[in-house]
Amino acid sequence: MRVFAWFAACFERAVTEVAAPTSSIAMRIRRTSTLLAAAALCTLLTGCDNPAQPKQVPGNELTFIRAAEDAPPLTANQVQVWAKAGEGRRVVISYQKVGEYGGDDCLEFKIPGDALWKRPDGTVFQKGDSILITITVVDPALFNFRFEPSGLQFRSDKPAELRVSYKWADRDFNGDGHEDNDDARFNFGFWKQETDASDWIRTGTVKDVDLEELRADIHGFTKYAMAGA
Ligand SMILES: [Ca+2]
Repeated sequence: MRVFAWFAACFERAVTEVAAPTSSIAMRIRRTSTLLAAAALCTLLTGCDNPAQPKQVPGNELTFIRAAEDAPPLTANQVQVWAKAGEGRRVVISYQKVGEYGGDDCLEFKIPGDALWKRPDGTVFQKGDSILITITVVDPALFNFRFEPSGLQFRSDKPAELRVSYKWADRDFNGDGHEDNDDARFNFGFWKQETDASDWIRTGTVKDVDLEELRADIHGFTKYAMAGA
């Protein structure tokens, strides 16, 4: 509903600008196009209903996406990689191959060579510096991952990238006990939680329906989970 309201507000502004008498028709058209393009883009982004104020809720108000009962086990519940300033890194958590299925990636985390910015103590990385990164599956039944060291920061213009597949998720996305069209419409994405006692904050997420995965730019380390509200 909030996405719709925001879209409606953008559309109303766009219509107003077209109707208002101004001295530059070209400028009005350009501004209107920008607003409409922004509104259209927003429908692709689950974290975009109010870009200025990310949605923030306690965990008991979220529906966390759950693994399907027949999901293959993960190859690991924890992975580590030495990230190095100046060199790109990629780490994955995969599903075990069970008979004819499985073997695909559950999580993929990519760190471009120029992404490392600040250590948790605030010091800036210099080329060649490295740091050990640990990704832990908090609960194998949920798509909930802790990234450490907590407080590590990536450059805002060169963030790291997280992809998580929901191919092996329970198709009852909204958790109401049955699968129907409401699940296809259920708006879920990445949420982050800074501490176990903190509210969860929605993170800008792109959902690729064809690949059945969520993707997000990662600017800092904390806990990330797939959920909807
Ligand atoms: Ca359902």
